[in-house]
Amino acid sequence: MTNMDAYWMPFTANRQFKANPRILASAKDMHFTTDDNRSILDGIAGLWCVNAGHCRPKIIEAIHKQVSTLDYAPPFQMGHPGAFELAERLVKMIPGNFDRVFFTNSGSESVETALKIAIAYHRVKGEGTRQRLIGRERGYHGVGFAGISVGGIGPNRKFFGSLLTGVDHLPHTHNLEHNAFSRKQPKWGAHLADELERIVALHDASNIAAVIVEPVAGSTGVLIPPQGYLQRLREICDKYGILLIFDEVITGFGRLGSSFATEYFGVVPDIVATAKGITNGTVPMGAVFVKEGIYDAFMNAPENAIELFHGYTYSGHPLACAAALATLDIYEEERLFERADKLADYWENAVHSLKGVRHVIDVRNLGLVAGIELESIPGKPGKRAFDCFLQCFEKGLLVRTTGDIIALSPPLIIEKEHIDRILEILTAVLQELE
Ligand code: PXG
Ligand code: PLP
Repeated sequence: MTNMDAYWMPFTANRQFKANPRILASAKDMHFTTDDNRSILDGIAGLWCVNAGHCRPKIIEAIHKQVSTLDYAPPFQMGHPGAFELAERLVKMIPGNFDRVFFTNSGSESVETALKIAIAYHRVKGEGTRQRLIGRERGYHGVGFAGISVGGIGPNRKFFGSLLTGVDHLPHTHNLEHNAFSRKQPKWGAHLADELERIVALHDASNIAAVIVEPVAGSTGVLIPPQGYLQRLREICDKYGILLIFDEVITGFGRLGSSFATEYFGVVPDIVATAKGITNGTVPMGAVFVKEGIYDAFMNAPENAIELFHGYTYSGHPLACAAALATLDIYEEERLFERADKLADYWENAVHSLKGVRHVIDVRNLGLVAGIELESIPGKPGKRAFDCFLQCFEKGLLVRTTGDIIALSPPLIIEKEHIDRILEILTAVLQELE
């Protein structure tokens, strides 16, 4: 192995890692293989993105073919067929009246793009005072300045200065006293959406551009929205002309057993930010969907003028488009979203078997996602879950942790035997854990 010093690893305990590296060498379907040739069951779809499983030949071939035909095409004032074809496919697969797609290269860029479009939209409509943004405590919206500003994770914010001004936060909906061990959506908590009324009363709706939330908060520990909560947010946004943005970077592309969370919950936002599963994790890409009327509002600019001053060198990259088209083919041909939906009850029963196991203070689930919350060791927040992650890896399972919560989000191709194996390893590790 080469010297590891030069690489400043993202969201990683660098010193701990470099002292005891965990190196992945290859992957196939449900498993990684490590550099010392151990097989690791992927309980988290890479990082919530490899929804169709690893190294799918169809996607590999599409990328090969594309890179040898058109390796790159400038996205500004130029086009290539794949980007148009993909945009068309995407607006057809999302329910609701979304009619345009803007391409990015990550979830963070999708969030940045969605927020910029929201503010600019009000401006081109003559409501330029609508500039304030509302996020939520415990929200994760990537790592750009806008994303951490509307996001609600202390450590992601506190080192980075004054952030965006004009941002408020709704309270999060996580409450173990009321909702511990809920299956699917908890019953308690819809009233927390009414906090939006309080923020509107404080600033006046004429100053508010958008509300952004994850329909299911993923990286802060799998927080499932209470029954009626998202509907209530939608109603209040409608009442005041505020745009509702769903950050579906995790919930998009089948994770809940439906195309997107908007379909699962039957709540239609104005803008949807996506990434991750769009290319099955193979080539970085994100996409922002806007509902009918938003794009049109920008089209009154003078002829030959650029209507939206925004875009990335790699927006709609040919390799990403090719990978995404092949990924969508697989999702469709193998009916993977339906598959996830059918497996969701088996998954639910499996993860809830952890109730009563040592350290476990909550289990929550929806679609093929689960969060398992552990009691923290006094004075050492996060240590117990991190130890659990390390020991699972030793025993051949990859999980993700945040604080003292373990997140599971396997590829949608998972078989029942894999689910059983995940729970077998996790249970054994938890029983032994300090
Ligand atoms: N929004 C949401 C809801 C996400 O989950 C992003 C935006 C940012 O996407 P990019 O592609 O810029 O990373 C994400 C990403 C974790 C974890 O610990 C989750 C993400 C990223 C890194 C770690 O669960 N989600
Ligand atoms: N910084 C410089 C100096 C650039 O020239 C560019 C793009 O041309 C960027 C940043 C932005 O890069 P990207 O379009 O890949 O986000």
